[in-house]
Amino acid sequence: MALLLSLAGPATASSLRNARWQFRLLPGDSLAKAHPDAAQWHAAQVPGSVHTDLLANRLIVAPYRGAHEAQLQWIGRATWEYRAHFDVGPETLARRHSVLVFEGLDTFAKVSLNGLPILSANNAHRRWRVNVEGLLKAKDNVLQIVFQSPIDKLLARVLAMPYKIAGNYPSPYDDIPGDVMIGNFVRKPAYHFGWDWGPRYVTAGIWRPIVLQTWNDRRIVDLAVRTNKLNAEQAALTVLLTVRQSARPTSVNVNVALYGPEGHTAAHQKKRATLTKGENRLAVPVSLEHPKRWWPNGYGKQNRYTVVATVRGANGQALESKQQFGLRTVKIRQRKDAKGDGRGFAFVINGVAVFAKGANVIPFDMFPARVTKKRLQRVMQAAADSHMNMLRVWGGGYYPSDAFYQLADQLGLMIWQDFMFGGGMQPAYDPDFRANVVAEAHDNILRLRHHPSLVLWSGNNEEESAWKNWGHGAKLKKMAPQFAAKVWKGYQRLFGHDLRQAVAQWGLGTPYWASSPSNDLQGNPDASNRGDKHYWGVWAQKKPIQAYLHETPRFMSEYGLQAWPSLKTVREFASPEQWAVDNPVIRAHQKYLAGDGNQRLLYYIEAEYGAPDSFADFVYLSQVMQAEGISLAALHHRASRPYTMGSLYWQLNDVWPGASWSSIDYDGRWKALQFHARRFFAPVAIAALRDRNAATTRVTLLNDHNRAVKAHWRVRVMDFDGTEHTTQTHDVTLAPLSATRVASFSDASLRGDADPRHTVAVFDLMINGERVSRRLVYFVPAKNQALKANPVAAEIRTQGDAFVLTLTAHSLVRDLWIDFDHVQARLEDNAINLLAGQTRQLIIHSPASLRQLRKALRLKSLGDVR
Ligand code: BMA
Repeated sequence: MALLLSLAGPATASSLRNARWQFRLLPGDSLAKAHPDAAQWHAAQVPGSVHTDLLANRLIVAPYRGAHEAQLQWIGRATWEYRAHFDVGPETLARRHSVLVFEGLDTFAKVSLNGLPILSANNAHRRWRVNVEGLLKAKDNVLQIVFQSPIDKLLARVLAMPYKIAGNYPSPYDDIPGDVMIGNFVRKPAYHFGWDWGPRYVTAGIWRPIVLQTWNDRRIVDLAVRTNKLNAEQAALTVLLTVRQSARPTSVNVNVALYGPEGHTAAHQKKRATLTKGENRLAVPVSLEHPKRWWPNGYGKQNRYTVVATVRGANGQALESKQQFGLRTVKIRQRKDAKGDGRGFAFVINGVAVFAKGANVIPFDMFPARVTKKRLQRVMQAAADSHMNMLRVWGGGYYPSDAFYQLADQLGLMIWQDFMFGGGMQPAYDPDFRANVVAEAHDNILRLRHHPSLVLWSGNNEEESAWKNWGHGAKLKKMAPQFAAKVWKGYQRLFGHDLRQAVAQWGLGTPYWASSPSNDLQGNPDASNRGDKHYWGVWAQKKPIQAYLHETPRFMSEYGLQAWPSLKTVREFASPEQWAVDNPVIRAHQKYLAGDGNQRLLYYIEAEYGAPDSFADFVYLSQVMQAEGISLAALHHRASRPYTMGSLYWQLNDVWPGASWSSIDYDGRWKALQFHARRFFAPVAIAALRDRNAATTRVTLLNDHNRAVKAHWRVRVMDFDGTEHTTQTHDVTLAPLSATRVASFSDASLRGDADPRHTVAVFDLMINGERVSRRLVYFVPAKNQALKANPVAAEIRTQGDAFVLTLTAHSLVRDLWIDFDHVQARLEDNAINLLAGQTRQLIIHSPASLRQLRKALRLKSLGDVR
């Protein structure tokens, strides 16, 4: 069992490190007969989950391979028992107070200690603290936890409802009626019930650590720093310390020290205080000259301070607590437009309006306990390297780990944090349900509030939009007006009041927003002229990719296109003989429209690129389509600054290996989109966007630096063979934090009479003679272009510890994908274009030999897939 770093300091917290955990299917459960092996005791991993424990004990087939999902559904219907024997050291046992802290129990858990029931838990998102004074012994304590199936716990209740409320997602396995959804009634990660990018594995278990806290006279409950005033010259702060005192009033010395980003002492304060029995809240004012503020990625350093508070009693005994935090102000600027009823939506950090660039994140695994910091780091580092500065933590998962937030702080990734509500509706009309949610909000706000990266708490994902605009609300109102009114009142109460208040009370000034998308409960949540927006006209409503150019919201918090992960990743769950769009295993890993998502992919691929000949080409073209489509949308959003102030595509990561909207797959491999994101989110970039219907190309220059940039831009119109028809160059100075429209070309003015099938317009942006951004504009759909097959020559040589790949194009190379088949290799860039005559060198890191690499090299570009 892992040791949790306690706020109260090491003197009073200890893990159950010597605990030996076991688990079994409860023998009395009706499923025990069918699964007798699982009903025996087996070793368990804590924190963990029942699925991963069953897998580790070889009691089930691998949940991510083949098409195993249907045969593993029984796990979510069974009752599971976990048990640990543990000892308690004499010092710990001697302390007057002891509490068992359960950081995460999934979900309906009955806990007993040495045979005595101590807790009945009903919320996976909460931290449960249980007083165990007098219940512990030195040797062989037994902690037992029984998890009831959430489906079975709630099924009868939901079935009995005369009118159902909409939720996500129904079971595709005919085990429960299609209109009965359990997920919305239980405080458990909603995605466990299946989503349109992940399987349905209704897991159970101890998903976060269990810690034993013991103390004598007092304990530091919480330490936080509130920023009252902050600018470049000065910071006025209040250190907030909560101490629980168990004995009679005592006078103590409180010391507060602040350490700066380089470890130097930045401030020091002393105070005498008298602690009375119960909770004592102490406030210590501290001020700093020339504070080092925390900035989002691309805007400055990610400075962090550490606060250390010490409470010393008369007997000299000291308690210490430590917390890292950052100094920044955050505001959502919602200026009214001069005309109409529109309002802006911009994050202003330390007074600077930041164009938010990034993506949405979903959970990193079906089984949260196996998400290591290393895995988070790989994906989040990629986000930062791709010039992202914001991630939205989508509401259908779970509140991220401390490690996730530490990385976000360190990488300058602002976090838009949804509360954990994923879609549909929930029984918020029930006061017990709401109280349970407020308790969960309290736990998570207090756990995460010191992270400077946390810039917004948002009520839920798409619930207001679903209720008002997807027909859920209207349908229920028609069938059962009174019940519908009650449901909506509950919604308003929870998201308009309770959670808003929770954030105001505990959030240290971080703003709150009622839902994504929304206008904070004012009017139409899907309006494009106010609030944030999810746009699914492209993909869900089958509008052409070009439609992205006609949707200009104030802040785009979701838009997306799917793609398959690369074949290396596909190989992990499907063998090559299964590689076909309609193969059951491939369909099982395509969750959109229960496998038919592949048809949606083909629809978009065929419109632009033509029908793929093989599964390998289908995978490749899906990535090209996704990358080019999202590039168009993201650049349009950036070009619409300052009207639009954010662009977060759906989605950054994956929960398992399969088809999805992600730009990085489950194994951490980049799809073409991630390479494109690094280009379209570059701080200084050129957006040359051709509107097919208008036959016009708009050129906008983007500058996210907080300083002016001198540059020049150039457009060359050329044949695919390199013959240049026209060229023009312009000097420009880009204002700080700006998008500047510099030209608009009709096709006729740009292309003249050159044959559109083999003509390209090459837009370059240069600083000091060096190209920083390029965008190619074409005049016919890719499938009608005269692109050559094998347009590039390749050579690999060794270079120091690495290798270098030299590519030379003899004709236009469009969407080149470089792959090394089975061989492990990391390339510095991929998904590239090359003009005729252009040479590019790319560094390769690989454990393989030069010979192996040369043999494994595969090149594929659009000219090769016809
Ligand atoms: C959005 C999200 C998710 C979903 C995605 C793709 O609506 O909020 O619920 O996975 O679309 O369909």
